[in-house]
Amino acid sequence: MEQSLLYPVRNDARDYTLLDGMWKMRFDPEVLGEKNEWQNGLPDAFSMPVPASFADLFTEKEKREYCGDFWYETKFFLDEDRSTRVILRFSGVTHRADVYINGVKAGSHEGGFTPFALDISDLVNYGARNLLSVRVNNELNETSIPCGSVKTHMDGRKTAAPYFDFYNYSGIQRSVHLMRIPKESIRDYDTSFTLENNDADITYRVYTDGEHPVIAELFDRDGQKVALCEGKSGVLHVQNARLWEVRDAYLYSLVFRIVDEAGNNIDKYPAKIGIRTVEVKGNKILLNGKEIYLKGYGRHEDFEVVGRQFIPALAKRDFELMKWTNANCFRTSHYPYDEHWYQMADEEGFLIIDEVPAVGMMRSLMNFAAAGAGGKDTRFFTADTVPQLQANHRNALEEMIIRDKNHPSVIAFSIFNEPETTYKEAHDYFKPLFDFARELDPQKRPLTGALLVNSTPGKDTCAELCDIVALNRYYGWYIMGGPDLPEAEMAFRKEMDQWALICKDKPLIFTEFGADTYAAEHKLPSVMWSQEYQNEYYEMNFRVMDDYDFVQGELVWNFADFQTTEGIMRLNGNKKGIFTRNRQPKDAAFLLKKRWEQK
Ligand code: EVA
Repeated sequence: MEQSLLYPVRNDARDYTLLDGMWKMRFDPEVLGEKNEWQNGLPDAFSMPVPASFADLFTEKEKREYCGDFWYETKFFLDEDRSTRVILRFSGVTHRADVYINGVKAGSHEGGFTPFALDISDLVNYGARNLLSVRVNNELNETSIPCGSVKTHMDGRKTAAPYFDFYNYSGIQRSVHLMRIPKESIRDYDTSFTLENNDADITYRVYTDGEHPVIAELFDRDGQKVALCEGKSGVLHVQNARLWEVRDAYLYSLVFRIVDEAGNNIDKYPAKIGIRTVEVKGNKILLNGKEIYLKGYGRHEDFEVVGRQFIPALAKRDFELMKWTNANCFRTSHYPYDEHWYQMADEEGFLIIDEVPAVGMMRSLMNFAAAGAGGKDTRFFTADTVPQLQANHRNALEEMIIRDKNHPSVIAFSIFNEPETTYKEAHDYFKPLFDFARELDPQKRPLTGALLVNSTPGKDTCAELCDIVALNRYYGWYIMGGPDLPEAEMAFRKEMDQWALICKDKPLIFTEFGADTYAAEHKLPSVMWSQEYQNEYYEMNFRVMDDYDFVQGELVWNFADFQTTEGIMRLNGNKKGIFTRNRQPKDAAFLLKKRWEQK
C-alpha cells in the first residue's frame, strides 16, 4: 500500500477540505477524452453532484444505463503553505479512476468500494487555483470485482451486464477530501486486545514514515488519561476496562503522536477504539469471551434517487429500524460500505461482517437462480482471466482490511459471495486469499464467505477455508415455494443434517434467506409474494434453524427492497426487504422483532 488510508481528521497537525459539491461531468462513450485533452478542461459538460450515483438522477434511459468512460472536473484553491503534504483522498469511485491535477496524471485506482489516496504535493499550484479531473469507468468484466460483462447494443450503446443481483450504481459515489498532513506522518496503526479479569491489554503498532518517536495515550469517554506508552509498538494496560459490547458500545480515544526533540507534536492521530475480543471456539462465536448469536440483515447501500450515496439521515433511520427489530448485526453485502456506516456501528454497538466485492463469480446474469435451477457451473475459475481477477480481489481485500481493521464493530471478514465452489480450481483460487487475509488482520478475526445453494457438503470445496460457515439458502423461495413449503422444510433439514457432521467444531450462520414480498399484497391463504407468505417462509426457516445447535446466526435477506437490473425475475428491483425501499415495515418486520427480542 503506497498511501495511508487513514480516515481524514482535523486537529493541530492535520487538516482537510471536503471537495464535495457540484462538479462538472461528461460522458465519453468513444473514449476520446484523453486524446482531446479533457484533463486540461472539460468542454460541454453538465453539472453533477459529488458524491452521487449518477444513474437515477437522470430522466433519459441512455444516461441512467450509461456504461463506459465518463469525466468529472472541479477546481480547488490551495494557499501558499508548502510545509505539509497535500493528499487527495477518494473514499470510493466506482469502478475505476484516473486522476489528473492541472492536466498531469496523478494516479489510478481499480475497485469501486475502497478508498485511495494520492500525494499531489508536487503537482499542485500553491497560492493558486488547481484543476482536478477524474476519468471514471464503470464497466464490468471478469477481472473486476464485482464480476460481470458489458453488452453492446445494435446502436452501439453499451450497458452493464452484471453477474449479480444489484444495480451497477457508479460514479464518484463517496466523498473527496483534500488533506494536508505533516511530511513526517502517521500512516497506519493496528490494535488488538487481550482481557484478563477486569483488565485489558491493548497491543498497538504505529506505522510512520520517519524516525521520530511515537507516544500513545489512551483516554476514556470523560477525557481522563488511563494509559500511556512510548514507542511505535507497545502494550497499554487498562485497569477495570470498560468493554465494547453489543448495543452498549464504550469507545476510548487512543491518541498517537509523533513528537520532536522538544516534545512538540509533529503529527497527531486520534483513533476511537472499542476494547473487545472476537473468537471462534468449537461451534460458538465469542465476543468478549461470551457466546453471541448473530441476528440481523444482509443489506445494500441503496435508496431511491440517491442510489448508493451515503445519506446520514437515512443511515440514522436504518440504525433505528435495525434496533427496533432487536437486530445486532449486518453484513455489508456485497461490497465494503461507506466509512460512516462503520463509525455509526462502532457508536451504536452493532456487529458487522465486512464483505469484499467478490460477487458474480459465475457466468450468469443471475447466478443465484442459475445455480438453483440446475446446479450449473461455468468453470469460472479455470479461465485465463483468473490471475488478474485474483490480483484485483487481493488488492480489494487488502484495502478493506486496512481501512476497517480497527473498527470494534467489524467482527469478521467475508471473502466471497456465492462463487462457484464445486471444483478444485475454486479452492485453489481462494486459499491464498484466505491466507493473505489471516496474515493481514492484526486481530485475527474469523473469516467467512457466503456459500451458494449448490455448495453443499461433499460438493463444496471452500467451507473448510472458513472459520464460520456461512450459507445463502432459499428453501421455500427459489427451491420449492408456495404449496411445496413442507417439502422445502424436509429438503432443508436434509441438508442441515449433512452440515451437522462438518459443524461439530465450526459455527454456521445464515448470511441470506428470504422471500420476495410485494408490500401492497395481502392474501389469505397466502401466495408467494404476499406478506402472509413472507411470514410463513420465515417461520419455516426458523423452525429448522432452531433445531441445529451449531447455527449461530441468522442474517435475513434483505434489510430493505433494493434496485436491480431489469428483468422478469424482478419487479423493478428485489423485493425481499423486511422494509420497503423507503423504510417502512412489511409484516415480517414484526415477526423478526418478536423473535429477536427472545433470541
Ligand atoms: C436474491 N440471492 O435472490 C439474492 C441476491 C443476492 O440478491 C443471492 O447473494 O443468492 C445473492 O445478491 O434475492
